[in-house]
Amino acid sequence: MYSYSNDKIEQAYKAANEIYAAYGVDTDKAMEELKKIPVSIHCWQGDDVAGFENLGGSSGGIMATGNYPGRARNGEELRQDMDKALSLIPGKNRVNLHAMYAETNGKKVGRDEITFEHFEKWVEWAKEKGIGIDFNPSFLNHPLADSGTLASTDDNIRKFWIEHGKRSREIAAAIGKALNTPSVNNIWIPDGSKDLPADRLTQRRILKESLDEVLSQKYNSEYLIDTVESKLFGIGSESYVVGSHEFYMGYVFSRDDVVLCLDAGHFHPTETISDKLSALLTYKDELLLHVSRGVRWDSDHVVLFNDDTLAIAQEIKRCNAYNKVHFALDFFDASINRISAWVTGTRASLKAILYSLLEPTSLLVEAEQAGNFGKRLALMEEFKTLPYGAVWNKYCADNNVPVGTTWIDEVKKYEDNVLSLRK
Ligand code: RNT
Ligand code: ZN
Repeated sequence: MYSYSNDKIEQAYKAANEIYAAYGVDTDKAMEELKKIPVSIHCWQGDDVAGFENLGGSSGGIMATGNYPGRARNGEELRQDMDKALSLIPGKNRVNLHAMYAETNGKKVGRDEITFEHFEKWVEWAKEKGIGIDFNPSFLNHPLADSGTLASTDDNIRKFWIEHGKRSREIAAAIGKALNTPSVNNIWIPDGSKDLPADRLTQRRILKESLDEVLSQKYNSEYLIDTVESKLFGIGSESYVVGSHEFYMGYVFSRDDVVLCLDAGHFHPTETISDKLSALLTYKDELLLHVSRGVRWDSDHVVLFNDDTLAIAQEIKRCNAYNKVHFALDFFDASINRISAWVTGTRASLKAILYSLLEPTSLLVEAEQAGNFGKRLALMEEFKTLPYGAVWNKYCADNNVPVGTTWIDEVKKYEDNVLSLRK
């Protein structure tokens, strides 16, 4: 693979710095800003959303397809793989955990019994790196999730999941406290139906009540941020999902302290989440994004530096909202090397964020305010070829991670030395 010399990186950066300066953009400052924007990297890309419990049961209408060798099977392996991925991704990012990654020392501990101690290894690991952890209750991969969770009409099942939701918040708050950075605890449930339901309203009312109960305990917002994630359809819930976009919009707008999560793959296939950001930020000061890549019916392909990702980043930048939007990833691909999936998706996301920070936005707005839409369009088009790649390379070099394609060789080495020995 082509390996950049330091000279080449510096030369190209110097030229880029001058070109951007001519458009009123300070590339040094953009890199400083990027450093302060963590991307929350999801642990579940490392093991195909399996978790460590092996309980069977519904996978919640999501599915990682493929069986590339070397899947992480326990906490040690998953952390080892994440270490490798993190070493190839610039900046200080965050890690996003799910409750089903609890480590119970071989003991059977129910989802309604888990506590902070089952996540202490993750917390120690994050402490050493100085990074934050986000959290998710797991309403999937469990026999009691087969016919609904928080929206279940069965009292016992619902109670079980309400307790799980409460435990998860308690754990997330303890994690936030231990790491001294709020943990975003995201509630997503799969409840829905394959075919047309006759009564949608009852389940939605039940879900509202269950959420109220799960969220009833107040925690310090310096430790915990509560979010809820909507979805249009899943595998086996094609006709109806209880927690739809309108449902959760209503929920967060009728409460002060609950934040909406938009997953890029959870809407109609031609609908994008980028346009929704300014609408929501008009009313709310905080948002969680699950950045993923929808392909036809799948919502979770590896994130790329493509139009959709760029539009998301551009909108956050143009709304001046990087301090309001939590940028998390959500994809899972079991058909390729899982570490390369993490690195590709996270580097693409950070590159898109940097690209947005480098945009000469004020010139676009100026043209717009002058009513010169031809100029606005022409500038947008010309800005696409500004030398952001040189700034990205410099950012990677400054953060001591591989520049260009050389990280691919590192992943291959790791595959040969570590992953291929997992039989
Ligand atoms: C599922 C949601 C949810 C999950 C993770 C595993 O459709 O997007 O965010 O992907 O919680
Ligand atoms: Zn999601």
